[in-house]
Amino acid sequence: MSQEQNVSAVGGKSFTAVAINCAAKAGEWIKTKLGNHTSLALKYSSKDLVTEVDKGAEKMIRSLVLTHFPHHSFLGEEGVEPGPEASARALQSVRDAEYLWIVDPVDGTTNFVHGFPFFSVSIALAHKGEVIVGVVYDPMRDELFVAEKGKGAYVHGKRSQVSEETTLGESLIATGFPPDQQFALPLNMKGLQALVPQVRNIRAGGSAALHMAYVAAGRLSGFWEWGLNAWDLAAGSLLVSESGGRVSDIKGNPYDLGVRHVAATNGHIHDELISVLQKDNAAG
Ligand code: 2AM
Ligand code: CA
Repeated sequence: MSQEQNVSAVGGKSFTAVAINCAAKAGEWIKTKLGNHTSLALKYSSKDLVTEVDKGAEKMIRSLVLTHFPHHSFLGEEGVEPGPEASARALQSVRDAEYLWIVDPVDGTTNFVHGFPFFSVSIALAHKGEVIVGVVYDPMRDELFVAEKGKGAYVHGKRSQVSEETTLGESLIATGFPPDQQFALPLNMKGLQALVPQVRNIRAGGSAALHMAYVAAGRLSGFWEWGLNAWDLAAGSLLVSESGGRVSDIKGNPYDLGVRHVAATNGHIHDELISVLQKDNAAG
């Protein structure tokens, strides 16, 4: 056991307990602010939103994490300038940290702003670049998804398991439309055109982290999306892999913190999903 782990044990709180506590506290507060947020600002474009609730929830999580683990590094969506280049730079500067917390205080901010009840708090802890704890919390349904590396994943204490579909034809697949019109949108449209006729149906709920949690819990057969950030995916990636599924980039390379174009499935349909997305250059 490393000295750092000893320190966390002396404090009486495991990494996972702190992650759960942060997600639950932030989630409860976010829920009270639904329909009451007072400031709305645009980040990258009119589709990229931020409110005082995103910022307040991130501050709350950051201070709780750093109270328990003052020497850990922290990467949160609201601490990074908007845009893909700034995100990549921010990740690069911390990705080799011994312990790195990766936080999206509100994943699904557009939904939050519109009162569409599908958003989540996403908190991951990476050890030397590998995710070891992943927590996604949906405050509207009070659903907590928790994974620990090597120990499985749980939804409210019940073991989480990916679904059993083996063909795209039986699959319910989710995707998302990040605000980038130049790069992500055309690729997404191509992917949709290729996939819609082949799958049972498509959903686009608006929270990448919750989509990943739903793949882990067997409620979705798979999910793909272009142009995401580490904080959208880190916690969900561990949920999916610890539930028996597979997570890769859209070309099929294994997930790492730098992956922005993601495919996450129950494993059985992974290759088929990727091959359809790659047809007609849909996979870039
Ligand atoms: P967010 O609400 O935390 O911003 C929906 O397609 C997904 O895209 C959501 O998970 C959303 O996360 C994410 N998203 C929104 N704006 C984004 C941006 N500028 N870059 C990357 N992902 C974004
Ligand atoms: Ca967010």
